[in-house]
Amino acid sequence: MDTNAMKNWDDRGTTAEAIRAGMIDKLVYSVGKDPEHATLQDWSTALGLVVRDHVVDHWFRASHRSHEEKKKRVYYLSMEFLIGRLFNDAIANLQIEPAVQEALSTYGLELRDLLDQESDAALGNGGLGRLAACFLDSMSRLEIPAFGYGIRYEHGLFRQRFHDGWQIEEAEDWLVSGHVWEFERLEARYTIKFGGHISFDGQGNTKWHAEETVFAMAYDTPITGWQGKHVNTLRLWSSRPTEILDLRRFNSGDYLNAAEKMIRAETISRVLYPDDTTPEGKELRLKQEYFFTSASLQDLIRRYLTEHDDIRHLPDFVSIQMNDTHPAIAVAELMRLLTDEHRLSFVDAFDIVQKTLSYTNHTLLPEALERWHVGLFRKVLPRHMQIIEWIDFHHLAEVQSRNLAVSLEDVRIIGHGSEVRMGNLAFIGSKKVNGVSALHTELMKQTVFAEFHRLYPDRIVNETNGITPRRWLYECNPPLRKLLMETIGTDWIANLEKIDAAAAFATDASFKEKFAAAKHANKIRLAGVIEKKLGLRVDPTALFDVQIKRIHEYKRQFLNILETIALYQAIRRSPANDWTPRVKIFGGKAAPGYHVAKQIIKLANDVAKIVNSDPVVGDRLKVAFLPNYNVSLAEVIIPAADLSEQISTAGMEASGTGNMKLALNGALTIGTLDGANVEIGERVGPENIYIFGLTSEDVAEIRVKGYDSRATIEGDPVLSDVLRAIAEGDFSPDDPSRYHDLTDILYNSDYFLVTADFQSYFQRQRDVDHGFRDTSRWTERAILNTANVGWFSSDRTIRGYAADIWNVPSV
Ligand code: F55
Repeated sequence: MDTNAMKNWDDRGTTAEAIRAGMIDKLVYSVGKDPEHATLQDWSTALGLVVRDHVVDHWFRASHRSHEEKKKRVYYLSMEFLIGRLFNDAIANLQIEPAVQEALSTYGLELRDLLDQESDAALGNGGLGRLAACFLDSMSRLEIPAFGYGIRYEHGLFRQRFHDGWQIEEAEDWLVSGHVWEFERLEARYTIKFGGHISFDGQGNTKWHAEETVFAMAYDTPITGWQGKHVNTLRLWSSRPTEILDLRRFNSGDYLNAAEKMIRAETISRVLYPDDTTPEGKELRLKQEYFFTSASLQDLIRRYLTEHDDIRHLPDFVSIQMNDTHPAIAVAELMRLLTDEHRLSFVDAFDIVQKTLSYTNHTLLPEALERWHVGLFRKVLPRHMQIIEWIDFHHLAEVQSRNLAVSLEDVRIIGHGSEVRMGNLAFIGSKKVNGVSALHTELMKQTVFAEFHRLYPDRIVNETNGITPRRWLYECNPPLRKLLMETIGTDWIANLEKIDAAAAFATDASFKEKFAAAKHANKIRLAGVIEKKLGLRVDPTALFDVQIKRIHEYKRQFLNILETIALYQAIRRSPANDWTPRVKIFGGKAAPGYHVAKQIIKLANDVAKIVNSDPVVGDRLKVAFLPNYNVSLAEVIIPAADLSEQISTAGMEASGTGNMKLALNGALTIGTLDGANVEIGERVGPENIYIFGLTSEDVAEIRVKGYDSRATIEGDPVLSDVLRAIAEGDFSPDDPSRYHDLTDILYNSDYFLVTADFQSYFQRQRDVDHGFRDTSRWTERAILNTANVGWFSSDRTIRGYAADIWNVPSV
């Protein structure tokens, strides 16, 4: 086909007039409204369609180029893509904001209002899913031909609301108001099988007689890189029935059951599992994992075979990254496709698998390592169970032949004969296995994968996480973006390391003043959101102290609340002291079944109620727990933060990425030596970060020696007072025993060492109070945070993956 002959919408240009004309065209002929009757939603859709047309031009050019040059492609398989809104991202990357603003002004419309019509694509739980989204952006920026593959959940992560301070979950419905960014691909459809049995015909043919089949249907979303130079595809799979209505049942009047198979099939992509870090072992989850992995592998092999004819060269042209173990079934599925469908021997197939797949680990928490009961696994995926038995057997034989002092049980895929361990399957089937921060990778080598590391000392590598500077500075922080562009130019947008040029201005009076003014403007905006959502007025000159992340005991929001109460009690005792006014800002969701986490939310809200209404305290301390924390809310909170809470029990947070976003936007970190905090500290320097608490070595030692939290509490009058107040119902007068479970945990089984770190945390917070009072110095330190964390760009991370794991070029 002559692609030059194709109509190119770009020819219309991106002037304000072209955008205005395009918008009217879309409004009338695509949305079907005239300007007099159009709602904000209609205008938003019309503008979205115009912007999308420009994206599509770049997208086609990029795909044609990759196809013609037969470039090696990267496939990023992830159960979660927490992409958030796409509208502003596209406008920013195409750099058409001024023209769009001007076009809108003709109709008296504000861009901000139109952007706010878009719902968040919350197709992820937290860090793991957001990382996948940042990686897509960076792969486009680096012009790496890549696909993201995942599930098009009809309902993303639940919406969180508070009722009387308790978390209530409501179904999320992002598709309800239309989603202009995706393209349905009716032609890209694959059959996915489940259950049944396997037959062998004695001539090397294996047949899987499935009990159930569904279709996977593709929906494509273009991912625009910086300046539209390259556009990749996020392909999400939706499940559809292979048979429609059961007419026999319908005609006999059995209407509900007539649709049963349809409903069953569509259930697979219905909803995102809301558990972050604790897999539930449910059959539907296993089906989701296999569903999207199989569709993705079938799709990429089909694409490969349109460009190459020998399947044996797959590893030269394809790299597949497994985002945690959720797609680890890829090891067995690729084996199945290569042997049963493409007729390779098991040995040849396994060689290809091990050269094509790689695996990223995101957590060391033992409960997060996926395991499936052999019985369930065999029932859902009978052929894969056989293949895994083959891999396990041959791997074991190989290990035994090497005569190393390795625990054989630890490196088996099938553990104790009864469970399939997805981490071990992923490790054995991979070329490289990576951790997400220097510390986490070290701990992987020493703990969960210690035996594997002795067997394969070159397999584990580190790729410290990163964040995209486009969304997490350029788009979310217009005042700071503007100041940086005026002062150091624009290089940092595509090469974040260049932001270090701002360090030279850290003591420049005029720059400092403007930097502080940008922060202040962002704080006023956040104060507005807090007032709107909570009816709480906060002082924008107070220290904005922010902890935003999933609620989990290891992340220790509880520790933050204890410190809040201690501060509250101290203020009440001596209100006349010269306190540093503070606003404690929380955001985050608890997994619906995680009762302790939900109690922590309720406690934070109960404390907020008492503190915020205490006239003795006034503006010296306010507590705001913003409901429904998501990507869009993060984009408002992060630019406004002064202090970033990264206070996990050392050794438990694999990396963290919120820590990077907050530091980049000029917040100072208070944190433990955990995850990427360690590397942030190395770059910003000890004067510009507040480190406290046990180290991961201390924690490991305590785990062996044991720890007496009761003795710690009794030896600390501040902590004792805090716990007494909670236990006596000072914050829950309507139900004084409400928090006995929580306080009991601290006295009797303080696994996350909240009490052990309390004192040093409280002290460090007082250092923060002191530091913040020196406004001028604080601004310098904030500038040095922004200037010194350029290394944490996901562009740098992806360059690392490209060089160490995928073996693909990047610009
Ligand atoms: C693990 C198991 C399940 Cl079933 C679901 C989620 C996870 C998980 O690890 N989630 C997650 O978000 N992990 C986070 O990944 C981030 C990106 O690497 C890290 O920064 C963060 O430390 C880690 O907790």
